[in-house]
Amino acid sequence: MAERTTVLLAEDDVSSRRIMAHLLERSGYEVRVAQDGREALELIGPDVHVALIDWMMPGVDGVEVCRRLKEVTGGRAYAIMVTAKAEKSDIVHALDAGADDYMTKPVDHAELLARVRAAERVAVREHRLAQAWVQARSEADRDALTGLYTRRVFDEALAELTVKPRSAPVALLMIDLDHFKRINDTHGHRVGDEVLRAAAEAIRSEVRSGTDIAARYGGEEIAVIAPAAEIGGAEELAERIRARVEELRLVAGGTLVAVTVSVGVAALQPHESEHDPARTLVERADARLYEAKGAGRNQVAA
Ligand code: GH3
Ligand code: MG
Ligand code: MG
Ligand code: MG
Repeated sequence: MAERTTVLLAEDDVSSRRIMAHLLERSGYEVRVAQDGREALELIGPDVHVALIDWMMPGVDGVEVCRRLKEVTGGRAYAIMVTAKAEKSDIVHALDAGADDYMTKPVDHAELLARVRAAERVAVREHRLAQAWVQARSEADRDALTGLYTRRVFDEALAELTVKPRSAPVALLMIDLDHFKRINDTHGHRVGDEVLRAAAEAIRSEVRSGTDIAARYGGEEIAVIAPAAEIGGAEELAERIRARVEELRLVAGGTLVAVTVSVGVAALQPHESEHDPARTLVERADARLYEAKGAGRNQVAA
């Protein structure tokens, strides 16, 4: 049996709550009902797909509930704010707080269900997209030296994963080996190849195997796409990679080869409407990488 979509409903007004809960249940959703913000915080879990959140609630308000929902679900749940307010500035505030959509009261029943269906499509789509990418790859999509995905796969994946609408941020790590030319010059090109292979393996061992895409971007530069990752999470991943590479103990001609990487981290938020989102994200991560190099290498800049 297919998994049912879980909808969190947070509404302090009794009659609105009853009507909305009834509509959603009748449409086959698994509905979790909260009478106020505090209860909503308790009912939030990583399994929530879509949330309908009343803006005005006593105690903990809708904006706070929205923020927490995004945190717990790693940005994946789709948040629709329900509000009596219709001022432009309020809507901007809601979207800034991480809301994906909003509806004004009184809520039209057909519109409510249509919006939840649209939200469901985005939330479910994003997860499947990332998984499908990883599952559909063959050997030809792998770089011969490193075993990482090829540049072509990277370009295709990034274009698809950054397309709108997005319910979660997409993060990108740009990783570049430090002073790699010197390693080649000192130890020879074959050792250089070994170093590159070992660094790639260290990176692969740190990324999430189901969804993250680690590719050889070019030469001694490796890129990792982390779908549905907040900038903070991506920064932690980058730091783990940096530390792991530094710990490599590679020996050539009886001497230890010191190898480190610099990493630039950037993310694209769900509501940014860039003309060319993939390119924007690459440019941002590149700029951070340049900073990390300038600040002395063997470090992460986000
Ligand atoms: P930085 O810290 O600024 O990145 O210095 P760098 O020396 O790593 O950067 P630079 O761009 O000057 O040199 C990159 C070198 O990487 C030059 C190129 O020959 C080498 N390289 C690129 N691809 C490969 C490869 O597949 N195998 C080997 N052995 N070397 C490679
Ligand atoms: Mg209310
Ligand atoms: Mg380099
Ligand atoms: Mg380089």
